[in-house]
Order: sequence, then structure tokens, then C-alpha cells
Amino acid sequence: MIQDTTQAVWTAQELIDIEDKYGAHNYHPLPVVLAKGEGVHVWDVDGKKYYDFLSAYSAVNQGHCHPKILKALYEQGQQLTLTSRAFHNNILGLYEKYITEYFGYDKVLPMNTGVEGGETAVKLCRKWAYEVKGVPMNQAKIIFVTGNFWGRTLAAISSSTDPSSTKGFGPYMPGYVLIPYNDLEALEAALQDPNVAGFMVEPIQGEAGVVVPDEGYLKTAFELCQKNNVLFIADEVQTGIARTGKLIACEHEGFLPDILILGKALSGGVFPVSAVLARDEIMLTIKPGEHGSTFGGNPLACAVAMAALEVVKDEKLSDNAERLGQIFRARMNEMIGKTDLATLVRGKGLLNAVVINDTEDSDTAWNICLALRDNGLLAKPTHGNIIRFAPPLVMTEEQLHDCCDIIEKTILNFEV
Ligand code: IF1
Repeated sequence: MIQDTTQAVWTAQELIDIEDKYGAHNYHPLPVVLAKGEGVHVWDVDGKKYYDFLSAYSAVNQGHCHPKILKALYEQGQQLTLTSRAFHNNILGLYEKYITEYFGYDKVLPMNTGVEGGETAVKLCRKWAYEVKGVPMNQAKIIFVTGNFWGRTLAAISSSTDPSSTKGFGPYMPGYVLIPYNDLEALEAALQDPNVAGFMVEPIQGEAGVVVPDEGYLKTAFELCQKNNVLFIADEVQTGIARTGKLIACEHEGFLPDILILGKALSGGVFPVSAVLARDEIMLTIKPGEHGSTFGGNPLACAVAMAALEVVKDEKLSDNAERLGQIFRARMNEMIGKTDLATLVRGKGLLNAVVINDTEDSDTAWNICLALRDNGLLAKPTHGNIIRFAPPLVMTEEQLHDCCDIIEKTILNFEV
């Protein structure tokens, strides 16, 4: 029986139990069962309303169920949803023109999930190494940083330093070099290897706990890559699409990465859409039949993504994220001054995190998130003692203050 979304057919606990019985146990969700989303709010099956301060990990930057994006989904969905790339269609080219002009690149390779974007970037980088840089076949190396997260595939976890991502899934992808994040000396040393083809990095490390590198790190890293004929690959799946107060986070330091990976909010959370953008010299190393996916660049994704990007511009979401982010961090710093429970707030735009004064393996941050839920705001810890706060970018200043009031009340009244 399909649940009638206008009234609860199943209780929250019944739905949790059904998930538990029939679904893989690959997540540990906060105990709340959502049934509706609109803008910055979500509602659970009992009709309780919450502010969403996770935004599906920065996939609903435009707010839940944005009418303009849904309109595009509905209209295209009645026309043509999928042709595969065996044939042309009347929307893919228009989307490719739109998105490449929007971000300033020659070409785009459309995929579906963020991790497929990362895999595509790694393949492009290796192909470019062999065909352009002249690295001996199968000797290309890619530099990653500790604390990275770019998905759950074997290629992605092969670069991970997090045992919960890697343990029990070996053997791992060869050709990876790991250096510390935010360490230019380590990068410069690693770049001396002539077989290094690329450096793949998140401008801000999301999963690691919203770790912001020193001012200038990204730009200097980019310049070091240029000097050593190595591609700078920016994983902006989480930081992109206005989340950090600029269209892409690299813009804070005034450069365009050689390869840009986008996902999540590229569709406003309505549909899995990812994209890899690069100049012709890189993109054209992949020839017909060498890469792709059934749904990559499908008409529905193209229509939804164009609408989602229009919303970012029309509603000036980068500026809003920048402005509200300043207010949020100021409010959190005020709160931190009144308690020992929270020690610092960090982030850019509306990608922020508050560090809780407890050990990483404590359940304090989790319990604070349960209390936040009871007070009408949804957030979730990343690593142990760090709570990520990332609301949709369409939030108003008044709503943000309302949320800060909830966070402050919850933390100041929380008993460990
Ligand atoms: C889960 C984390 C965040 C990403 C960056 C690529 C991808 C992600 C910077 C892959 C995906 C998601 C995955 C999701 C939860 C969420 C997450 F907690 F897992 F690590 F945001 F921090 N690059 N992040 O953040 O994109 O293939 O998922 O579309 O696995 O539960 P994807």
C-alpha cells in the first residue's frame, strides 16, 4: 500500500521498524520520520514542523521542493525522461551550453551522483596524464589529503583515511598518494614526482567536520600544481552551488580549478545530478565509448539542473549564504562565550560546524541533536563531537535568528 502523504497511515515507529526489517543497516539515522519538505522546513509523519539544518548534506541549497525546480521536473517529465546517450535529444546540448557558460569551462561530462563525478575526474586526470603530460602508461599518481571524503565506491574509499570507510573493503585502488590537508610543504614535496597527474581536494572538508584550510592554501596549492604540470581537481560536491557564500568555494581565492566536480544541489535535491567541468585539452582525452552512464545527462536531469542553477542566480543565494553565515557564526560565538559545552564554530557561508567539548567517541553531540530535534531543529553530528549546521540557502535573517535561538536554548540548557 502506498502511504497517503496527506495523513499518517503508519506510525513513526512502525515505519522505522519496517525499514529495520527490510532495509540494509548501512545508516544510523536520527529517530525522526519525515513526510514533507518545503523551503527551510520539513514535517514528520505526526505533522511536527522542523527547521532543516542539514539540507540533505547540502543538496537542498534551494530549499525543499522548490516550485521552479519541480515545475521543470514535471514539465520535462511529461515530455521525455531518458533516451540514453545512444541517441541525441533536444535538451542535453542546451544544458551543456548553459552549465559550461555558467561556470566558465569549455566542456561538461554529465553524471548522476557525486562519487561518479569523482570517479570521472580521476579517469579524466589519468587519461590526460598519459595522452598530454606523457606519464608512462598505468604509472599516473593522484594526490589526496587525509580526512577527505568523496563517496563510497572502491576508488573513493581507496583514498580515505577513515577506517569506517575503508575497513573490510580492500584491496584498494593503486596510484594514490596521501598528504596532510592544509600542508603546502607536503604538497610541494609530493609534486616533485613526475608521474603525479592530479591533486584532488575539497576546498572545505565536509565530512571531516567542516575543516577550513588557512587563507591562501587553495590558491597556493593551485599555483604549485600549475608549476608542476599537475591538474588541480576541486571536489565541490558539498561546497559548490553557493553553499560557502560564493558560486564555488574556489572563488573565495580567485581561481578556477582545472577540473570542477559538482553534485548534490546541482539539482536542488530533486534528482541525482552531477557534473565534471574542464577545458578541452583535458575533456577531449576521453573518446566516444570510453566513459558514461545510462542516466548521465538525461533530459530530466538537464531540465532540473538548469532550473536549480537559475534559482541560485535569481534568488542571489551566494550573497544570502555569505551574509547569513556571518550572522550565524557571530551568534554561535556569543553562545560559546556562555557555555563550556561548545568550544568553537567554524565554516564559510552557510556551511558551518560547532565543536562540542567532549571526546570524539562520546554521544554528547548525538544527544544534543536529539534535544535540537525536540526543539524543532534537525541537525546531525559528523565525526563524534562535531555538529554540522547547514540550512537551505533560501533562509531569511528572521528564520536564522529563530534557529540560533533554538540552538542556544538547547545547548545552554543541555545537561551532559
Ligand atoms: C552518505 C558524508 C557529507 C561529498 C563530497 C563527494 C560526495 C560527497 C565532498 C559523494 C557525499 C554525502 C554522502 C552521504 C552523506 C554525505 C556526507 F557524511 F557522507 F560525508 F556530505 F559529508 N564529495 N557526501 O560530501 O556524493 O555520491 O553521495 O552523491 O554517504 O551518507 P554522492
